[in-house]
Amino acid sequence: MTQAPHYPMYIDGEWVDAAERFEIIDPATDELVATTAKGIVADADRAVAAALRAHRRGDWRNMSPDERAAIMSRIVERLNEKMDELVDLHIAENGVTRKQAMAFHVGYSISHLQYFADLARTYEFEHTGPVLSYPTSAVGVVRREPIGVVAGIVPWNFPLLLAVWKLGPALAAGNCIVLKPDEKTPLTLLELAKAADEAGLPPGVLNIVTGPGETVGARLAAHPDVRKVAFTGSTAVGKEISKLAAENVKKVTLELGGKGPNIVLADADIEQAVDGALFAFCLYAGQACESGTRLLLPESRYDEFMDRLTARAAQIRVGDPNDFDTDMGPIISSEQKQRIEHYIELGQKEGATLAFGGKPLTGEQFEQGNWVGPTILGDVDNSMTVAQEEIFGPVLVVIKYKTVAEAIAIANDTEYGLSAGVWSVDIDAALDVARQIESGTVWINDWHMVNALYPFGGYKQSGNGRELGPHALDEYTEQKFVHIDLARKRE
Ligand code: TXE
Repeated sequence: MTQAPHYPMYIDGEWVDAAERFEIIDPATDELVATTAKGIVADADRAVAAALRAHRRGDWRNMSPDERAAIMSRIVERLNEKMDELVDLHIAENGVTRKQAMAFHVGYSISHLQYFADLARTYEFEHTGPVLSYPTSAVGVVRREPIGVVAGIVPWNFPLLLAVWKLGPALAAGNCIVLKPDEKTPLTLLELAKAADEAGLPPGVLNIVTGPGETVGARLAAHPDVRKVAFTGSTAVGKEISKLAAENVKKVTLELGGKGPNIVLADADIEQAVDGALFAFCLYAGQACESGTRLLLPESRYDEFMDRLTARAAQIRVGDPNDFDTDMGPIISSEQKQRIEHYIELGQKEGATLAFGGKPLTGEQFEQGNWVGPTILGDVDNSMTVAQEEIFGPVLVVIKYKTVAEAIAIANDTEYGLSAGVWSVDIDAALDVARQIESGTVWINDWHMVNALYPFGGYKQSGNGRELGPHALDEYTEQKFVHIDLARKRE
């Protein structure tokens, strides 16, 4: 048997090991994929110190945005060259299917990093404001300057992509960053560090510390020299991070959970809406924060829709994520699997009917790893726990409504507000619904179409701030107003 590779951390442009190791386990097979350093609080401190030195040295922040963009584009080139390796690593550590890894996990990561490189070239880092005549003759210059040391804490579901959403704007704006991947999925980020190193990113500008959330993650959130924290993960940890960050008045962006309402209007194209509803809750086995997990159906079409939905759900191929034809792979860990199974059982106890799935999968493939097939709970009331809490698995709850006003009220009756969807052939009707939903994203006749050109983030307890889009760098810069007196020119 060949030995699993070992990955140290990346701090100050060097590869640094730790006394202890994490084992990275393939969620489809339970096999050991690799080991990584299990960093400690002192490693977090070392990484922050390296980032602060790099910031003070100024070689990155004092480069022109074009120069920064050129280095970022070189990182993109390196990532492109190792695209197949990144796809394989995602499949092995995160269990995503090959098809989805190519399109979303790796494809989006690379193209979104390129977007941020391009944004560095076009972003307005400085502009002159209006000439003032009162109380004196003056003019102002407004500058957007880097914040300093940024910490990015990312989860396991889209490890590289969610890191790029923090690294991209941080680097484009001239900051230095410490990234902490999830304990289960650090490998693609360590490959990113290799790409950055090869592309000539100065030492200390990017540091990757692999360590436990409760110690290393919490230290980064609390560290007085970290001036901004960007986090994606659970709402519970997001609240902890906010509290820690508040001690030192840090800037914080949070992208937390969701319970996406998917509203089918009575006139919707049923074939399209059925496939869309499946896509909405089954991508990456439902382990995406912006999944469509609450399906709202008009009472008049409930039976017809459910018949077609369950028939199509039966065609979803669950199995080996390496196989390009597989639609759905495993669940990330046995803990997450148990959590999902608990919710499936709870939903039935609360009065929901099990319309599809919900039973252990059988076959040789499913003897190892963590598996839950597509599951649909019908006759759900929005007050049930399964309609209110994030399940984070391939579980759809279906709720009937009588009027569109009732559907909107149900959609908004949640503490979350990350994503939503509306299906209708009447775009005006769909837009009218979209306007009334409390959610950072509303897709009309589609789902999961996150785009680097548009902002992404949540209303209510789904988060703070926005990632992506032309204003993404606003969240990674301080504004400085420079007043220039024009009245008292001396001869
Ligand atoms: O997330 P955690 P978990 C939701 C989803 C899932 C649940 C639990 O509902 O079932 O969260 O998942 C780091 N201080 N989402 O436990 O713990 C941790 O090391 C600082 C939604 O995996 O939030 C990892 O790097 N950091 C979601 C990151 O936080 C801490 C994606 C996320 O882990 C920390 C994942 C602490 N005290 C889960 N504790 C989304 N929004 O996409 C942990 N971490």
